[in-house]
Amino acid sequence: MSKLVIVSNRVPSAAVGRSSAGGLAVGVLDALKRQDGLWFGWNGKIEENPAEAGLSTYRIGRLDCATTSLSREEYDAYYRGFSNGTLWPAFHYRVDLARYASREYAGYIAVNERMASMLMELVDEDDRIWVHDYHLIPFARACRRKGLRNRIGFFLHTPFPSEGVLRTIPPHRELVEALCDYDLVGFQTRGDAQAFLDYATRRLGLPLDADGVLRTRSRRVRVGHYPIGILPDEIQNKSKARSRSKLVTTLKQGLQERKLIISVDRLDYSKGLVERFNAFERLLETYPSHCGRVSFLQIAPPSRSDVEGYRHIRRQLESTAGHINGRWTELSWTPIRYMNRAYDRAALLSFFRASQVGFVTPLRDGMNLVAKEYVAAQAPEDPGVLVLSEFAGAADELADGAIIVNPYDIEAMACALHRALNMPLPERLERHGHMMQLLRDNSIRQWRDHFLADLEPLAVAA
Ligand code: ADQ
Repeated sequence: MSKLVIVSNRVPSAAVGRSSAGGLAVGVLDALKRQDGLWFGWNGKIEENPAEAGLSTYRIGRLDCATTSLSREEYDAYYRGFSNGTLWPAFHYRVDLARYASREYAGYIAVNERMASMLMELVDEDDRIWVHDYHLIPFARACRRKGLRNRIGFFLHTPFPSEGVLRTIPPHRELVEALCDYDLVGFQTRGDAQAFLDYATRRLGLPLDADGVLRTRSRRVRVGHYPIGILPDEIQNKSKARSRSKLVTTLKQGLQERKLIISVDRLDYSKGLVERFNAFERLLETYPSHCGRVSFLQIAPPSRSDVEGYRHIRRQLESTAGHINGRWTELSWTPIRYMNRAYDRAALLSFFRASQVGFVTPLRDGMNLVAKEYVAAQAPEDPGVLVLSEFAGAADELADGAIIVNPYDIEAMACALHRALNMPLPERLERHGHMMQLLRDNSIRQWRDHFLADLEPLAVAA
């Protein structure tokens, strides 16, 4: 029987399972853990001669996992270098933070080649292959060179930049050509898909059919947008079940009836954390009635701390939080609580439910699952308000329910916080009901089913 093969840079360990802080792992697990299949990728370990060490295998739910390690050189060039030093910043429009080294790009290609060779041993003729994210753009190309003819789909979890920004990555043309070796290329939003199509049609001169299918010399490449979702009802039940836990009781005791604004992110410069801290301070300056009556909790565990740019954002944030707290703290009130640690997801959901405002303001984000989780975790009879950046993919769906802000506009964000903190119950109920319905209609199951249906062979054109 044919199986579904998932390929991603990182495969969570069996023990870590659901508590991993990362959108891809959370999304893929929610979508696929109850179906048979194979998940192939890096196990997070660095060792000498990983190619000779072979694969480690284990199971998560019904998924078989097969993983490989990386050598130090591979890690430096492929992961730390081209993936996270070049592609991640450029795809998030931070060309000021992106650097390029041809040696790292060569390492990126080489790891894709090696991983493709390992996968060849695990794949049967009629298996479907679903490749995830920017680390693996040339994966299908490597597989095709080795003779693999299976259907291969690619989903990009990050934004796809417009041509002007994409061209700051020197091998931009090769990257887009490599994407054209997939049968299906999926993006989070219509805008991302359009940016890719613009490049492919204008720069590569590829013809585009009316139904969004690109024609190359060797294949027809379907291109679409598949906004990743969550399991809203499961999240609602979990947040309710944990709403009287010891952690939440402690949180509420510390708040002493104050309102709570919450933000939860991986510590990443794309998430707009410094601007957010400044907006909270502007709220206190502009609307002093909130002083002593509102606290802001930011949970942001460090990620990729060995990549340049991440150490800097951490220092910057610590100094901003220190400065604001130094200025505003009173004996019985600390305005910003900034925590550098991860919590398990159930705990986070219960914190969301205990907060009156979810403050989600990335400068750029493919989707941002935290925004959706915040909405789903609310008590339906007394929901909090989502303040959301217009540059998160989630804003495409949640624009009518959330208060949408421009994260570069500190004053407007302060106004939005004020409005959210004062929003009357009927308006909160209406906005929340509307967003919950959208989340149910576009859940992670629809994401999976829609993508996999489109990965099926295209009908032969007349
Ligand atoms: P991320 O950049 O990791 O994901 P996001 O979509 O917000 O961002 O997903 C984070 C996931 O990890 C959420 O489920 C969240 O609950 C969890 N998480 C975040 N911070 C955490 C913390 N401090 N402790 C524990 N868990 C935490 C990438 C893209 C996004 C895209 C997702 C999915 O960058 O744009 O939405 O993939 O496609």
